[in-house]
Amino acid sequence: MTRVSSFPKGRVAFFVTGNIHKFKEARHVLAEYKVATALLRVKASEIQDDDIENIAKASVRDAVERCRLPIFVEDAGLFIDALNGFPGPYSSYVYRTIGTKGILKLMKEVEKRDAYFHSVIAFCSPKESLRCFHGKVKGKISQEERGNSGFGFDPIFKPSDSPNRTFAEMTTEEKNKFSHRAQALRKFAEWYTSTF
Ligand code: ITT
Repeated sequence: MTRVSSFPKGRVAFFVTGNIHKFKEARHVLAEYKVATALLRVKASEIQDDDIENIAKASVRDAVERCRLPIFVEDAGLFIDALNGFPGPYSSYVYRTIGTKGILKLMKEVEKRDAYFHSVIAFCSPKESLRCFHGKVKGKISQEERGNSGFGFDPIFKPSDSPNRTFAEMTTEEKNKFSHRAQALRKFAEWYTSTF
């Protein structure tokens, strides 16, 4: 666990996640608002639900209960139109099982390749009531995997605002210009810096 005393003076936000890539993206965005991000590696529960907001809310409640700190968590998923929103809230499981190659197989010969990533940040503290912040990015599923950066489905997702490159062909800073997570983080950071 990161030691709080090692942070410079100023605002700190505690992020419970097991995903180091998400942490890296969050650290860059929150730094724009002069907020330091502390990674808390707490095993928060992750319920199954059709709605990622409900998943994020349950995780943050559980994490605050365990740590007695103000905490944020983030839940995200890839929603593919031609697959009726699959894998959506099951993105983590689907990534671990069939992966990007499995998604490309399901999308073989599918012309309509529209998809979006949706991110929900849930913040809660022992004193504050729970709040959620959303971000979405539209794009398309590529025909093949491209790029080595990022994580998860990044090699097969091309955002509409930069349609020639996948997220995995971008640096963290570039992905943060477009991504679902960066949009949710910016909304969170604006509220956080005006409240604490
Ligand atoms: P937590 O510990 O924070 O829950 P996680 O990796 O389990 O980390 P999620 O449940 O939020 O994260 O994400 C589900 C999956 O969706 C994740 O494992 C990726 O495969 C995919 N995903 C989410 N955001 C992504 C992004 O920005 N780029 C690529 N894939 C992403």
